[in-house]
Amino acid sequence: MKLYIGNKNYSSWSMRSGVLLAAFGISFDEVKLRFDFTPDSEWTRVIAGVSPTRRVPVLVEDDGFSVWETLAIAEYLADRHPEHAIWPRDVRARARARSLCAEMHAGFPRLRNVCPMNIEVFFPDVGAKLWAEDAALRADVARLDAAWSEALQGSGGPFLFGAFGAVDAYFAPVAVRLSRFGLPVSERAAAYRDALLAHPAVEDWIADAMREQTFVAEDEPYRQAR
Ligand SMILES: N[C@@H](CCC(=O)N[C@@H](CS)C(=O)NCC(=O)O)C(=O)O
Repeated sequence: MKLYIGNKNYSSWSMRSGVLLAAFGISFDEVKLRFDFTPDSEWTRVIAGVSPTRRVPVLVEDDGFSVWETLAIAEYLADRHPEHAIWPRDVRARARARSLCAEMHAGFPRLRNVCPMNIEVFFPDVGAKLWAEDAALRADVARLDAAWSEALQGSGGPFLFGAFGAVDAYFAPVAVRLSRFGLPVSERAAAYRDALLAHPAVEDWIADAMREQTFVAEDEPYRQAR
C-alpha cells in the first residue's frame, strides 16, 4: 500500500500516519506530494485522483481502495493488524486513547494556529512572545499538559498508555511544536515530549524533514525565506 503525504517539514497530519506505520514496522511505500497548489504542480495533478478531500494523508491499497482522515487510517491499520497494539489492549485505556485522539483532532485550536509545525526551525523568541501575550495558547497548553500528565500517571509511561501507540503518533507533531517554540510544560509532560522526540520513527521523520530544505510561504507565518 501507499501512504500519500505532504512535506515532512510542515505536514503534521501526514506525520501522524507516517510515524504510526513506521513505529509498528508495517510495510508501505511513501509518496510525497510537495505542497504546491499552483495549477500545473505535481500536487494538483495527483491529489484529486487519490484523495477525495484533496488532503493528505491518504492510504491507498494496491487495488485502489483508499482510506483518508488520520483517525480512520489509524483505525484501519488497527483492524488490519490486530497483532499490533495500535490501541491499548485494555478497554478503558483504549477509550481514553481514542478520547485524546479525538480531542487532538478537534481541539487545541490556538496551539495549532499560532504554533504551526515547522520542524527545521527553532522559534524560542516567537514562542516566548506568544506565551506572554496569548492566554488562549496558555490555556491550550495547560489542557494538553493535564491530559498528558493524567495518562502518564496512570500508565507509568514512557508513552501515554505505556507502549507507543496511535495516540502517541497523534501527539508527535505537538512535541515538535512545544520544542520548536520552547513552550513551557510540567516535568512529566516534558519527559513525554522528549520520549516522543527520541522515538526512532519520530527521529527518522524529523531527519527526513530536515533534509527537505523547502520553503512554502503559506506555512511560514514567522519567516520571509529560508
Ligand atoms: N482532518 C484531516 C486533516 C488533513 C489535512 O488538513 N492535511 C493537510 C496537510 S497537514 C492538507 O492536506 N492540506 C492541503 C490543503 O489544505 O489543500 C486528517 O485528519 O487527515
